[in-house]
Amino acid sequence: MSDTDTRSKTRVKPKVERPKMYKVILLNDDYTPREFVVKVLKAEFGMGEDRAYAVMLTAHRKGVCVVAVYARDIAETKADRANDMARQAGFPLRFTTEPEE
Ligand code: NFA
Repeated sequence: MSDTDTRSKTRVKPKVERPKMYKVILLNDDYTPREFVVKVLKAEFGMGEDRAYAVMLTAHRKGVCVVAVYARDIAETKADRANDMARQAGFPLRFTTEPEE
């Protein structure tokens, strides 16, 4: 008599979830000086002058610009720190975060 076949007949597919990524978004306003926006982008998001200026100009022209994409806690910390810089300088400059897709 043969032994019972106990092998699984359904494939076990490992479900690996990627953590959701979050966009940091720069919002335009009418009061914050261009140079200050560039300064914050360089200080908090590690951008060089040219990249920071281009991101600032896109937000200025279109109303918003995606600054970068990070894991949730990093995105929120960077947006908070950038918003703190603006508040301390007395400008209405705002960064927000939102999940990708
Ligand atoms: N719109 C601002 C100005 O004309 C510059 C700015 C750009 C502010 C991007 C905020 C974000 N001084």
